[in-house]
Amino acid sequence: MRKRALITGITGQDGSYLAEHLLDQGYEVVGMLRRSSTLNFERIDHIQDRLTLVSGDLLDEVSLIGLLKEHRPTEVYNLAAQSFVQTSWGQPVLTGETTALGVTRLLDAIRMVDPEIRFYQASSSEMFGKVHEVPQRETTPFYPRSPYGVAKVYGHWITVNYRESYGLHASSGMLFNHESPRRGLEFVTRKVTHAVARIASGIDDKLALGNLDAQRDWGYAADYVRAMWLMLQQDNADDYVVATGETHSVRELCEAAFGHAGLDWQEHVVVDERFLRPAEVDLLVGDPTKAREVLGWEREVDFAGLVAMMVDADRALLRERLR
Ligand code: NAP
Ligand code: G4F
Repeated sequence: MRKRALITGITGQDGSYLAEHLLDQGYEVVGMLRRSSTLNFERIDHIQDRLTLVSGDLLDEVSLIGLLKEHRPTEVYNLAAQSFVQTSWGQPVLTGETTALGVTRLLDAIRMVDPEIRFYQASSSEMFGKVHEVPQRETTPFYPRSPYGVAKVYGHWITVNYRESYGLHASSGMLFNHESPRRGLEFVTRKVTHAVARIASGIDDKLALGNLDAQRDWGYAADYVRAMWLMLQQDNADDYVVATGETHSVRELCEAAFGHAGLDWQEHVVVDERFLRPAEVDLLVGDPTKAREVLGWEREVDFAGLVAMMVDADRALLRERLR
């Protein structure tokens, strides 16, 4: 029988890459969309005719129950969230409703409609926050530093709890930052590569950023969605760190991205306090040993390759727009 997967957050960065991966594996892919006043299919335009797009919202449990009953997926990937850390201070309740309680709504819908469904929860390295150990692994205690991080800790533990309480095949991927040319423009990698394209073509001259000292373990999104899928192919559900094992500062990101376009970042980057956060996560670096040994997962793209790919893509996109 053909496998059928439901992806929440199909219009997001990871949703689009995961949908491509599942289609390649022969799945029927059902993507859940929330209602908006304009279409938001930029990232899934190229595969839209191969997807079944359905309406639902993590804030509305009835919509989740209805679409599980109607579409009968065998796997559910919960990628939907209010995912921007900075916004979570301005909208902490919405972030909690979506990113935390949304997970319970979906797990409960699965429990009621079909407890045989395999479930993936998009957990985050933000849960480690003010880190207790370096590198961070599955057993590292959590210390979230933002309403987003707190919400993800809730989503993680409710996933573990439904696995232990009801025997659901529910796995949690503790994914470190992963980026791509499809990354939202508000996240620092894309903000930088988008600015590099504009500065290299003479449209802008300055880029305002916040904390240049923050360090992140940045990988490539298309590599990371393979790990999500692998988790649901295991006999037993479990939790996994997915990371590169390398960390780089925002300053190094600027150096690499501007350097790739033949520019000196120090001539263009300015620090603007508006982009500093009330509480910062200073250093993230993950240990992906378990994912490598149990899932056989390996990343294919390294930091330099990722930055070059994103700068090239933003420069090509800009050329296209200016034509
Ligand atoms: P993203 O690009 O921001 O996508 C988020 C998706 O969630 C969008 O499709 C969005 O729909 C949808 N969404 C938001 N609120 C919703 C609601 N109430 N009901 C239904 N859908 C809703 O995020 P991403 O980078 O792909 O990340 C995917 C998941 O992984 C998120 O849960 C994120 O928190 C988590 N994560 C990401 C990273 C990373 O580095 N990318 C690392 C760890 C964990 P619209 O298009 O309508 O806004
Ligand atoms: O790109 P960011 O906004 O990503 P952040 O906060 O690490 O969160 C991302 O990764 C998490 C995994 O750890 C995901 F769960 C989450 O959904 C999201 O995908 O910021 C990265 C770092 C931060 O330390 C931030 O303070 O870059 C620093 N930064 C410096 N200047 C900036 C800026 N971040 C942004 N967005 N914009 C700036 O101007």
